[in-house]
Amino acid sequence: MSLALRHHPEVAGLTLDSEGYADTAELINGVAKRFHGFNADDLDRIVRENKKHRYSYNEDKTKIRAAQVHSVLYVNINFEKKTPPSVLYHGTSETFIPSIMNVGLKPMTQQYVHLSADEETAYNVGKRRREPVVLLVDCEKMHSDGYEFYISENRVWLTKEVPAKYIKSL
Ligand code: HQG
Repeated sequence: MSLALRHHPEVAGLTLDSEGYADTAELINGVAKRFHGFNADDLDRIVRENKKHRYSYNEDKTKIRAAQVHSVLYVNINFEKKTPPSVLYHGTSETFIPSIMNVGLKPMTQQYVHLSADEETAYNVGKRRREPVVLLVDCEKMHSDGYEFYISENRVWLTKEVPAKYIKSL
């Protein structure tokens, strides 16, 4: 589901709209081709029980999307623009630090740099890789310098990039 709703909708025979939504029935059919018997109840359970609230329906449940982490170029979710707290955190790997401190945080294969509201959440993001580290981002300064911040439906902070001068190691 993550692959289809975030990166390669074609693997499940889907197209996404510009807000990232796929047709719910088409998604169920696409997933059921690989996982026989997959049905609307299974999808409801995933949407409801996913700890990170990765997926959400539209109002009448005819459409479904991933809340963030899209690499599909034509998806352009109208995220809520929001004033950030004075600092946010970014979990990454020690391996990337020289490059990050040189050119800043870039979205890489995603559309946005992902930031967390607390250190623990950022550490868990970093832990997906070897040698996790947490960086602190001076959002107060970034915001006053004109950078925009957004928040996804599942409360992940997003921004287009973070120049190195706003980043500190913890
Ligand atoms: C790093 C998960 C070198 C960046 C998480 C990160 C998140 C650089 C990696 C969401 C760099 C990109 C996204 C630079 C950034 N040089 N490396 N200049 N700038 N990087 O997976 O933030 O579980 O695309 O530090 O919880 O790790 O899938 O981004 O390590 O919210 O719902 O390049 O994915 O959510 O990796 O994770 P990713 P991310 P889900």
